[in-house]
Amino acid sequence: MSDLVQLSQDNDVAVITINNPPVNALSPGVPEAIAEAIEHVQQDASVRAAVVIGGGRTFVAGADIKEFGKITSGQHTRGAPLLPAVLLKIEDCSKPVVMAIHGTAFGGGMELAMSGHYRVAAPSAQLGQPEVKLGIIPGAAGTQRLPRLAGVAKAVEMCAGGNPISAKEARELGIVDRLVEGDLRAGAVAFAREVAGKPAPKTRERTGKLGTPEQNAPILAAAREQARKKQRGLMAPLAAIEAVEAAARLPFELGCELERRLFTGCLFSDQSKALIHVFFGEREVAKVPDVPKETPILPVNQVGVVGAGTMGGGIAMVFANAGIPVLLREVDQAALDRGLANIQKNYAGSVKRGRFTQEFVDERLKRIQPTLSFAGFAEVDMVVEAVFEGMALKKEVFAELDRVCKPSAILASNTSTLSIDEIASATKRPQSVIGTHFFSPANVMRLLEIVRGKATGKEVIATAMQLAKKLGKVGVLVGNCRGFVGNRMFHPYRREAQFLVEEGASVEAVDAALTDFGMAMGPLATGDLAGLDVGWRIRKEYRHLEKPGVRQPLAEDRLCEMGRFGQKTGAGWYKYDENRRAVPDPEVAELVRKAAAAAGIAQRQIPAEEILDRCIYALVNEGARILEEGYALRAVDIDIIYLNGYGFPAYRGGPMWYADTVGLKQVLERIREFQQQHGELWAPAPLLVRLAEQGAHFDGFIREPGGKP
Ligand code: T1G
Ligand code: NAD
Repeated sequence: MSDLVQLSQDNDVAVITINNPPVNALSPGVPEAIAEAIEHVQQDASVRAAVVIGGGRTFVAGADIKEFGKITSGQHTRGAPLLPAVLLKIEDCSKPVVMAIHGTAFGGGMELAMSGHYRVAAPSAQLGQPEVKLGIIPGAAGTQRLPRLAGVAKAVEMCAGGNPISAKEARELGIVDRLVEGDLRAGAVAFAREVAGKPAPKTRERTGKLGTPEQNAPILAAAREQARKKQRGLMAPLAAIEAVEAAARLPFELGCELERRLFTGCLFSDQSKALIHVFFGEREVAKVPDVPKETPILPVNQVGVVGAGTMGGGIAMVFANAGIPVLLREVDQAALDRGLANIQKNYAGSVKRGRFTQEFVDERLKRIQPTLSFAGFAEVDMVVEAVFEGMALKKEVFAELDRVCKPSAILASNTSTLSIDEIASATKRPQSVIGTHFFSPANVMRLLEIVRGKATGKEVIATAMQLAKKLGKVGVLVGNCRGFVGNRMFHPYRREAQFLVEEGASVEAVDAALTDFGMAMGPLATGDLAGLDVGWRIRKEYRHLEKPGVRQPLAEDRLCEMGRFGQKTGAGWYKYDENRRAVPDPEVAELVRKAAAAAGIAQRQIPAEEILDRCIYALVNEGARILEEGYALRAVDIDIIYLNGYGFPAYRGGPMWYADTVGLKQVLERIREFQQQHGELWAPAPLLVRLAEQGAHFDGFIREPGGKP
């Protein structure tokens, strides 16, 4: 047997334990060793049944995703995959094989489980086919065995949606035969002993739940419509539906062949490469090279939030939802009441949508303690400040916090653009000051941009990175430059969108070019959502820094002067009806046309391709500067920021990965074209030029030591 798979015996029951930490992935050597163990079970007369169980914290979390990048399409089509054959071997074993599931049975792990004759599970176990989240579909008969165990409707939901189900639900569906409280191994061996000697039911022969094509047609149609709406632009969910449909139409072997063809088509797609980049990227960003894993973590058991506006209220909910009591401070009762009313309204919406129960909400609301003073702030472990975006006010608040908070408390600011170093200079403890930049709405958006000041201590950084996970956020560490990473890149992106409108494109055409590309929302509509006044306030704060003679967008200041702040005032770039639906507004088109004429900007037809390239490449060019200057640790950090904070489509991998996919040489050529046409705002970033000339990529670019964050 191998180190990866151990075989032991409990009297007449063989126990096959898979040991490939951290998640028992089906790495090379594991399927082979399982097959060897099953052969032993088959041959050894003293064995009447077998149990397959995962060592450590989980059953099998799937195929080894790290291996995918190593497979070439030639290799793939030539070699018959090993796993499906191993699963058939298990299924054809004449002695019952019981799968004992704890932790996660995901992807190939779920397929392994379904190849067994019986499944028992710990109540806390999770089962699922998350492959579509990697841009692929199950590739080892998952789309053929799952509908046989759970029916077509559930199989479509699990394979096209990719979300796991609980062991309890799997029991109710008949996927799992028994839930085992306590010692899973003992419970599984006992179960195996009960079924030993009885016929071993083969999942592939169970056709009772497959239904007829007529019965399945409406289910499949609804699933396709849902996939097109909720997973816009993704090819894998539709492929998964087609494969499950085949299970009810074709014999098992032919269904598997079709699944295989669809799997191969997905595996070698750009979408899958991008989504696998994202999978590992979300884990990579948690690692900060100069903050070792063993850096002490400070306790965060109680927090204060200063300011209960748009952000402060949402941030208070995030901490309360994570079980951390919050002191929520405001300047006056009216502002406090407004903040609390917003919080209650948001929670009521979550109850209405069935996300939370009323009991859950009541619990959370109890954890949010409103206050008009700093009483109690001496006890908190951390404070997040979310007052108006003004340096003077923030320094005043931090000076006060420095006075009232205990020495070990972390002082964090939710500023979206201001210097963390300057804010920290208002305190005697700059090592305890950090930026925690949540995104609106804070209780929904997954991104937390963690801003490191030049004095911020490693313990404070390590604590903030770990806290992000506890709060259900994706924490990304960035350096302290203006707008940090996300907003700094967002500025030229939105600048180009506004310039394109001034040059003749319609507001809705600009937004449509980006949403067709996969962005969750267009750049102009996003401005309306966040509030055009936020940017206006910042532009006024930095007007003195604008370089003379450099073109600046014309319209947004005028819209704000007219009180058109966006959704919050019912009008911005668009007008909004009573259901907050955006309606193009001819008044805006006229305003822009006049401003452009006054500025002597010629009008022209602008193709969608140019709109897209100018907006996306503006992101990429600024991203390259940020990478070179060291304000982001890796290109993938930028990608993860844009996926989780700015609605960039995951199946394109993020702006830097997308540029690598297009090819940096081609991106550079296009940027140089824009530089010709539109001037020095389009000067290509030196790093982009260098990498393009070297035929290299952003992905994997490591900055020389001595960088910033
Ligand atoms: N392959 C390789 N490495 C994996 C892995 C996998 N399947 N799953 C996790 N890791 C690594 C991960 O990168 C990290 O590494 C460490 O394990 C801990 O993971 C044939 C083709 C199981 C819920 O999509 O969802 O099967 O950063 O930090 O938060 O049809 O990992 O420490 O170096 O995420 O406790 C389908 C993917 C594959 C499941 C645990 N399976 N994994 O979460 O730990 S495709 C999946 C997860 C497939 C078949 C097809 C989660 C988890 P490092 P972690 P966690
Ligand atoms: P907001 O105007 O909605 O709320 C600010 C709140 O701070 C107001 O309720 C005000 O009464 C309160 N306040 C002012 N001075 C105070 C003091 N001394 N003590 C206590 N409360 C005080 O603003 P917002 O949109 O929530 O922005 C807050 C911060 O978050 C800003 O720094 C902003 O840049 C940042 N931010 C905003 C967004 C966004 O999309 N709105 C996103 C990320 C970060």
